Amino acid sequence: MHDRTPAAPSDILARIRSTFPALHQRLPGNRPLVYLDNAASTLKPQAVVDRLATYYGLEHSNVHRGAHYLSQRATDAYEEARRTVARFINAAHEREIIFTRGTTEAINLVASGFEHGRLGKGDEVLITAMEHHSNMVPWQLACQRTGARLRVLPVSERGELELDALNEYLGERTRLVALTYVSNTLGTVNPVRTIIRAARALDVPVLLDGAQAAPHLRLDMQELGCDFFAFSGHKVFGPTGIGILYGTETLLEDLPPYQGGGDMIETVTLEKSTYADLPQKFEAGTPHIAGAVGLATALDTLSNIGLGAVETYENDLLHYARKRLRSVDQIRLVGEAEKHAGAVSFLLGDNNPYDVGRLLDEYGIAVRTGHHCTMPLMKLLGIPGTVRASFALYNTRDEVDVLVSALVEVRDRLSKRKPRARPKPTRATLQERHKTFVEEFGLFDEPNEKREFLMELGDLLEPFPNRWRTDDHLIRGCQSSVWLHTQFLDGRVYYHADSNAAITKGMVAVLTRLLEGETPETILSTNIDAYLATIGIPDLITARRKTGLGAMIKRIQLDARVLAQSSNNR
Ligand code: 7TS
Repeated sequence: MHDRTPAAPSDILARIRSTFPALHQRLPGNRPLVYLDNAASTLKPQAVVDRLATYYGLEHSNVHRGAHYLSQRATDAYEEARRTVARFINAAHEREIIFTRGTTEAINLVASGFEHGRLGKGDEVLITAMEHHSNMVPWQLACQRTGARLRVLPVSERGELELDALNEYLGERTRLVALTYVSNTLGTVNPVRTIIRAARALDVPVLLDGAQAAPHLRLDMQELGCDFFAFSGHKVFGPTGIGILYGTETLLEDLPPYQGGGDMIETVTLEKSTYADLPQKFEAGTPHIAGAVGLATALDTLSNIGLGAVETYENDLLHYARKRLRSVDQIRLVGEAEKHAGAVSFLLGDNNPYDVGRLLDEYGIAVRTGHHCTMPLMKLLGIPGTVRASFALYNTRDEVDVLVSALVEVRDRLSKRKPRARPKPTRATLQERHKTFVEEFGLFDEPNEKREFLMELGDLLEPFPNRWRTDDHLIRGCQSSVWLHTQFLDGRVYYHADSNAAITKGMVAVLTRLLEGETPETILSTNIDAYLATIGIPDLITARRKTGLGAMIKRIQLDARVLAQSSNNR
């Protein structure tokens, strides 16, 4: 294990950490929390929690309405929040700040506006291959609906935009460039100024997805010169359900309304309506007042610390994390761009990222695993997913050291799980096999030990021939890839199965071992869920894995139904 002599966190860092209550809790099993999932969502400072309580406790009423005191007070707080946001990103005017539910809604608002009037056949929208699905799917939809063409700027193996190709993709047909400032998966900081300059020269507006930039980089809309900028409150220490769309006044004036309803109109007759001025034009209905107010407190907290200081500190931390991770045997960093912010993605040997993440959780370390809502990027890099550690201003070098030490142990634990000899098939009945499972799992007290055993059962599966690794055998609806090949011999059903994630492989191993050798009729009349529940399988897996387990059961039943019918017809 690594000899840990971390630099003591500075007074400032200690003070910052002391204002985030979640950092000081113990997880079940008395584990301290090492929170490295900030790109998904950040923790909240006490000031934000308090602000929400005060707002809801004392200040709440609806905004832009009554003549009464509380409505005015809520309106003042809401509009003051808008000014805080405008200051935070140095917008020219508060009219240019639209409150949305988050980055996703902000981008959808712009996409919907472009769909209605700015896009048509022959037009093009340019995105990049490293976009979050939030900045990809809305443009796919807008293009499908208008006949416009979606162009995708390629990304190199290092995880950088292929800027040399920009001229081939950006031209007179381009109506908008929409790209992420910072990649949520790789942490790459894109050269957005260069792209904005090139687009400007052709009068093409640029939308920046700033979800991963806002928590890490100093933002100045007037200096940056983009036309739209979207970010989420919950990723900058604020509440969930609130986000920002910044847009230049000219473009926002020009876009049609996004949703119709109260608050966004000027006059309404039965025939038609005229719309309110900015920003109300884009804020139909009662807004998330508390969210806006809480977000303002979060941004004030961030401004008080100073984005310059945050940038310097995080740069150093990320550099340290990358260096330490790179030094671990079998760790491969994914994304070697020149400039990074916030996140580092990596793979540990050929282990499934989910298995690594789940084991890290045993050490109290929170990371995200998978494709991070960037499936096209994963495909391009030829990997199913990564483990991603993402940082915020309260993370420390000490926490990086804890991560690295844990990864060394996880690596060794995963490599020790060597397949044992496969047990000889028995003539046991379904009930007997079920009883054996109940007894075997009952030998372990801790869920973690049970999970380890589940993975060992997965290791006992016979090798799955590559020729069966086809779409036909793939079970849809699972988080990982699961293959099932069903055979019918002498009226009985036999299975071959595999998965690329150890825990899922364990699940499919239990299922198939339980049911193997039975008739299709028995399988169809068996309450498989109940059998698994008494073994305790559902307690060992996450909600998403339960959905995957459901998909496996459905597939097994479907196969059994087909076999039952075909044997009846014979
Ligand atoms: N754009 C980027 C670059 C993001 O990272 C995310 C969320 C979104 C858009 C969507 O933000 P939302 O607040 O509207 O959901 N990214 C992640 C992530 O990386 N892990 O969980 C959420």
